[in-house]
Amino acid sequence: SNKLKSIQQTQSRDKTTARNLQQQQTLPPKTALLVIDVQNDFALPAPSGSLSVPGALEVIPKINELRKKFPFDFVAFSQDWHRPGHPSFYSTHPEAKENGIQLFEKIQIHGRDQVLWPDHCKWDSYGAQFHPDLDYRNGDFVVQKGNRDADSYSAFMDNDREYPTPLHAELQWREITHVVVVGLALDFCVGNTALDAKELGYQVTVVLDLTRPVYQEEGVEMVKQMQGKHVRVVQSMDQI
Ligand code: VGL
Ligand code: ZN
Repeated sequence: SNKLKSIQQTQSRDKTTARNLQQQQTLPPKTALLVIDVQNDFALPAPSGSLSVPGALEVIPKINELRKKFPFDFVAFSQDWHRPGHPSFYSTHPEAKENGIQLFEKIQIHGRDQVLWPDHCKWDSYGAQFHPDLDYRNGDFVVQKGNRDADSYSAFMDNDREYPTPLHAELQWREITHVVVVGLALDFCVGNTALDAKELGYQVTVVLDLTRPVYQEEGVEMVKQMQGKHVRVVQSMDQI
């Protein structure tokens, strides 16, 4: 009878639902989007942006589109966040200037290279704020980095590898297995965040079209380094 048929259909639908639920629980690539340092100092053209990354403004609408297109389980934003007088600033090292070292050149701090950057992303400054067009939503997770003595390119840990940020713990309790990394800048903070994520055991994808390098050649080097560590590097969001 029709009634019996309808009951059978309902039962079969319930079984399918149960199977799907089970699959989702046991096979959950839970994926987080990590949006790196899309802040005014990097995104705005000079001189509004003090450490302007070429082409940075082009990536913002694409990052917004990515967020709308995929149902990410979690979205985290990193924010470069330096105190005044931070050791990564050229202005903090007048002795370097006296020795003929110029802006964007390297010195040794704690026995490792430190690029001397223009002042940028000082806490609470306009330059440190997310670019106003970025689809950042109230309540989104924000991880601030780079306020220790050591600089911090990676959103997971400072360059001296001493102080983890809260990002890994946050991803862990949310049982995130996969991360997609986009933002600024490819050759520094995006690349180092992706490399750390890989080392921490995540499956990592970097979307080139949604990031820009400070230096073109160093961007190419970073891509090679990431590929050597089995970070998945794709051209556009269609390939995620
Ligand atoms: C960055 C240089 C200095 C970045 C941060 O976000 O890539 N680059 N601080
Ligand atoms: Zn910085």
